[in-house]
Amino acid sequence: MDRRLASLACLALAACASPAPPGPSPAARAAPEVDWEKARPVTVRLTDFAFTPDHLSFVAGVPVRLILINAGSGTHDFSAPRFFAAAAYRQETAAAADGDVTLKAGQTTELDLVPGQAGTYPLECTEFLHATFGMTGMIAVTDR
Ligand SMILES: [Cu+2]
Repeated sequence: MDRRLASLACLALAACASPAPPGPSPAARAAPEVDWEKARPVTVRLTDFAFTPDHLSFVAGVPVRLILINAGSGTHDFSAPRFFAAAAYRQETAAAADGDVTLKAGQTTELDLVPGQAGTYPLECTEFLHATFGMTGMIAVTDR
């Protein structure tokens, strides 16, 4: 085997040896060419102890501007690791790489993203006991 072929084989092996890790990706993917002006705004209010609305519906591949408002009296988070791991993000947006977005009382944030694979993704607040108090939800992603 000549040198070029050997290095190609190494490259191929390296590519095979590192499949995409399951769960939240540490380096969230940047969305390809997306017209963010057309992103559909979706607002979710976080209160003590609920998401409103608590069921969200997105279409795979259709960009969304997710607006999160913490209208509660303390810290809440929007935790949906599988949903965030499957999504792609606008580069300027701080991606929810660890699977959740934490907001202090009164804080608002926006996430521009493109929902990924169709499926049903659980949503919860991971602050102590909040999910037990009912702070849970569901995100449905459907195919076009
Ligand atoms: Cu909470």
